[in-house]
Amino acid sequence: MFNLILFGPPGSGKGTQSEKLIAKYNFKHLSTGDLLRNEISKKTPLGLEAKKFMDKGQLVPDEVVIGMISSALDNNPNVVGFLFDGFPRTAAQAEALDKLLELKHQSINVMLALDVSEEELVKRLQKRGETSGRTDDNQQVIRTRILEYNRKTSPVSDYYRKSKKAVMVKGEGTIEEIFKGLTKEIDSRIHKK
Ligand code: B4P
Repeated sequence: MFNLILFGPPGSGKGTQSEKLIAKYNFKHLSTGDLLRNEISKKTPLGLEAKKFMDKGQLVPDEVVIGMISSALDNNPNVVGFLFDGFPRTAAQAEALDKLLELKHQSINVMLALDVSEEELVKRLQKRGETSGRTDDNQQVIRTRILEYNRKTSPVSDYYRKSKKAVMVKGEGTIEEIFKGLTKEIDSRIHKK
């Protein structure tokens, strides 16, 4: 198995690039943002709880997202690898992920971090907000999401840097150019296995 984390601030293009990566490599896509939005649309107790945090731009509590990922790993035993999109977002989530994978005799192969300036992030998210209907794509909530990222999520890259698994990839430019940068890093590792 080849397990990859696509990391980056809100609006860095994790969702956009994940779609292209799963089409190319057939990874199982696990996006905590999509899983949470799906729970919200079905109005489940988990979704109703998560909505309170997401509408304010805050991270959903660790135990909620870790539980969701744990079930997703159990429900997908025969995949070529997992693409984690938007997870882990805190140091506690990163530690929990290592433990969950260890139970399956698996580990993370690489964390690819999309590098995008704050100015560009705000621009992209505001633009998406004009059409997405997402309650977290307005100016005030976008600011909170970036603050949450700087405070709680950014340190996650140090966690993977320590084990030499973190790689920065240029996250500005066309979607194709960024995709090329990501596939170059994946191909240089996947073929060594
Ligand atoms: P997510 O759903 O993970 O979403 P995101 O950070 O907004 O966006 P992403 O990086 O995927 O950007 P995208 O490709 O869409 O999180 C939403 C919320 O869920 C969080 O705030 C939090 O509350 C909660 N949550 C999720 N996971 C959690 C966790 N693990 N723990 C706790 N809480 C959690 O791109 C954005 C826009 O840019 C799009 O409109 C796209 O078209 C555009 N774009 C992409 N690439 C571009 C490019 N190269 N040039 C120009 N525009 C581009």
